[in-house]
Amino acid sequence: MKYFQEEIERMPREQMRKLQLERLKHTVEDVYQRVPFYKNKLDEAGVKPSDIQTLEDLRKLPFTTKEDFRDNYPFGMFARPMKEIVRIHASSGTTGKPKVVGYTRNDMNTWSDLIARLVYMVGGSDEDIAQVAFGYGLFTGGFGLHQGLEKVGATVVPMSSGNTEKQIMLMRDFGTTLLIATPTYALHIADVLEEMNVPKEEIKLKIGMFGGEGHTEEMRKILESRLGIISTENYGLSEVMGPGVAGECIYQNGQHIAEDCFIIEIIDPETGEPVEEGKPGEVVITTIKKEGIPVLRYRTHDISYLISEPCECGRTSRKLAKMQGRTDDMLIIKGVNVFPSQVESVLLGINHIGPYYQLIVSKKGYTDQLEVQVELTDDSLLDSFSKLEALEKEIQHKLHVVLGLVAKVKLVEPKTIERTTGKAKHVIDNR
Ligand code: DLL
Repeated sequence: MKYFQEEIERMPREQMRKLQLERLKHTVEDVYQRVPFYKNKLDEAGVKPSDIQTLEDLRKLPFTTKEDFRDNYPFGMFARPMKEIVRIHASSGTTGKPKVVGYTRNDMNTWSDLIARLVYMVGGSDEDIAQVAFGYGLFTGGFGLHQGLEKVGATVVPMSSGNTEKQIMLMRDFGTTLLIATPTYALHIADVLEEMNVPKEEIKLKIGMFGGEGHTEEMRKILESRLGIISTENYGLSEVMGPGVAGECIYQNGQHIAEDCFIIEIIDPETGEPVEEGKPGEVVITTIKKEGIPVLRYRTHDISYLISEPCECGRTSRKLAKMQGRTDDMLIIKGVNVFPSQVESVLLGINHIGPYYQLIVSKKGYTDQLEVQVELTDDSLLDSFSKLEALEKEIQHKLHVVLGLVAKVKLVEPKTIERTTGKAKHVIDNR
């Protein structure tokens, strides 16, 4: 096993906690002095930087939310003058202004180190040909992965997302070994590979570094078998950096957190209080090594839990379990909580239907209705009404067992659900 920064990645826990405390104190002092938004926020909460004496004191600090980014658009949260900012990224969001973030030269260096760690974690090296099929642009995925891969010395192919046939042509001609994409786009690439009748032997892919959205274990297996790869996932968000916050090693058992750069808390989203160690809750992130835009206790809305057991790979960091979903993605239907990932797990375990699906939520009178639309894998079933009906019943029953809710199931023809080259949109809520 090779480590990119062994001293940090295998640091004894006590020593890591010391380093975290030192950096946390510095960060709080830094934002108090440099960012009026944080000075006001801390003053209002009656907290001074000198009140932070232990890691537990972190809880005294107020949360930062996505609304804070919007209210301070574009540069109000920056802690350095623009002449020190060498890069801007932004997360789109569906409505309103984007959340804008800025990086100093040191931030860029830290960022590429964190990505380089992830590349080593999956066994990547300067021997690899790495095709980046994340979008380049304001999205942090493309450029973020790019710089870290280059640091490792991999041969980077900055293909960006889309143009799938050309993507495949290059993959075949260049002998790409590492594919970097969202799991949704990787699935689309696998479909097009099949449509183009490219024999598996002509594709040299070994590893998929996926991220930007979650994928279930069932989806992981599909990607692994169809692309002939080991599929790993990475977590991050623009507000605190982008990719690089946490990522899986080849043991695929939770995402190693870059704890020298981020402190992660898991809280009860209702009360804001910490949950018991190992229990799921909302991920809250404090950056402790950022200069351009340090962030205190950012409410991510992502739901996960912490894994503290030692990892076989020898890294000492705690890990974040696969995200269960987002608090704002969780549907409440007839009083029942439903995560799209639960539906995905059920659907992928059933024959004759494909991995493309959509949840459509509506209201009939005062009652919520959930319709699950899912694609058939071949249209031959469409000729047999009784078979279709039996399949719909089977899906409905399995969803009922897992969700505790009766959903309407609609089987649709292959290739009717929209394909995307970035993150999937599984939910249409018409309420
Ligand atoms: O998606 C950063 C990223 C790019 C991470 C590429 C990994 C690889 P944003 O566009 O700001 O940043 O979106 C962040 O995406 O709060 C999660 O809801 C979701 N997300 C990102 N990675 C994962 C993952 C990038 N591995 C938002 N599992 C986050 C589940 C993820 N959700």
